[in-house]
Amino acid sequence: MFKKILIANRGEIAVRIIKACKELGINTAAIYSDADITSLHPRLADEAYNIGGSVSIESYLNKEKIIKLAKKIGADAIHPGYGFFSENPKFITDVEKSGITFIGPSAKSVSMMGSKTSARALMSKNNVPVVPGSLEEIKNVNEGISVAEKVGYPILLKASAGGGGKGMRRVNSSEEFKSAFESTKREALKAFANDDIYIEKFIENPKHIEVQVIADKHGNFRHLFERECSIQRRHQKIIEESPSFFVDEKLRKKITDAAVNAAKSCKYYNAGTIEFLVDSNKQFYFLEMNTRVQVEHPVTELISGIDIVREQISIAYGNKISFAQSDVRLNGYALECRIYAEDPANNFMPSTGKIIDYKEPNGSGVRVDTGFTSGSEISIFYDPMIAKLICWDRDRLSVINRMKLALTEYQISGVITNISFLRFILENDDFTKGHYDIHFIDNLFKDNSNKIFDKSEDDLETAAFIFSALMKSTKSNVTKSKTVLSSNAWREQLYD
Ligand code: MV4
Repeated sequence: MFKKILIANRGEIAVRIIKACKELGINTAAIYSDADITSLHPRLADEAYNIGGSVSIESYLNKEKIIKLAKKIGADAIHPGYGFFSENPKFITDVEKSGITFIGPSAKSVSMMGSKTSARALMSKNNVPVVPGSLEEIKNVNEGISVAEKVGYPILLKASAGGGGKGMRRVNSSEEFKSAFESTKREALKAFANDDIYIEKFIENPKHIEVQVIADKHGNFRHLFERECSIQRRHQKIIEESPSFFVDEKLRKKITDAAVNAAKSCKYYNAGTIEFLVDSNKQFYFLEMNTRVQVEHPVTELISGIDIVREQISIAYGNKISFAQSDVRLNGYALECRIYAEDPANNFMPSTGKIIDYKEPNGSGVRVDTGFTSGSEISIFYDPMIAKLICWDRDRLSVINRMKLALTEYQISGVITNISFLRFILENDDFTKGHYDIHFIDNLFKDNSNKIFDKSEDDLETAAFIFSALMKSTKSNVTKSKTVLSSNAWREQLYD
């Protein structure tokens, strides 16, 4: 097995990887920026190296420095976590050139899936259903209009180098096509230094369902069922669950088979995720593949009993997957809530500062993944996610109830968090009934505020007003904890 792994990441995922390494008896080396001196990951690793300035370019995105450090300290592998260098083919090539193992897929697989047009072409060749549209780049307006007529409006123009919601534009008719085509191309060039764009039919009110796969370097492929990830705001997921309430046995068989085919088609190894849109008729369409471990991997770990990060490390070393597909049983129900340092009453503005008091929920079926504790500084430099609260229970309503209690138990002071907003969602009837799609959160705001909201979507005061009104209109049946004393206590009380 590897002797020492350098973890090229921060926060909860760095801590998660350190824990997996400790269980495997592998030494861990953390890197941290100036802004992360008070974070948990440098404290928990066997070795920790300050690699520079707070901005990512000087630290977690400083390729030369990271690889040089790994060589110097004798690390035989690098785990990239998610974000940063996790899906960067050039980084993978450079790591491997220096004789260090990258804990992830080949540079080739990442490149193939990084281009959305090449991914779509590959999928459609391998019997993975893709959204109707073009399999190649659209060269000019006339070609585009003719493809759009064929698939039928509305369509989406998407940047081939985009993904995760960046570089998309809806087009409703041929009259709108020319100007939309030109601006999407311009924006794609600016954002991704690549202006290839393609067409997809616009799928109305879909659900976002993804399948966890794992593959090794010996050509073995497994799936670990699906995750339902529709509860999101501005392409940032907030609540994830597994299994999906909406997926019946017939759909589960089809969608997991398709996901395994997708992974096979790019000769994948490592843990990976195939994202699908699923429409109300239970038709599913490939969207993109994430060639990394994902934030929401714990819900899958809790319902499958498989340690995904441990498996990633073992696979990278060259071992075979440690379990057969028939060993994997879907057991119970898991829910994840992402705890963000942001203010729901102020248009979800990121909240920075030092965490003063910090008390996690605990108990049977409760897991917290975090990179911070009392005294940790939440800065403006990175993602505002403080922690993930993941619960397990035997069925969906029980796990929702367990999650509500755990959220009430969670005490964080010093920064404003979205905990009250998460509780608010869990109390929503449509949520508890499983009646939702990717527009759930946007609709929450719209339905309750027609007149005021129409003025301006970005009006901060309006959003705050609506949110306060929404929160006051909910009757909570969870036991309320005493409000913690903190500089922001008044905000916690506002919603009670
Ligand atoms: C779509 C779509 C509707 N139709 N494609 C957004 C993120 C990126 N991964 C793809 N996205 C979408 N692609 C077609 N043909 C709607 C979305 C979309 C979305 C997808 C998943 C989760 C949340 C979303 C929020 C808005 C739009």
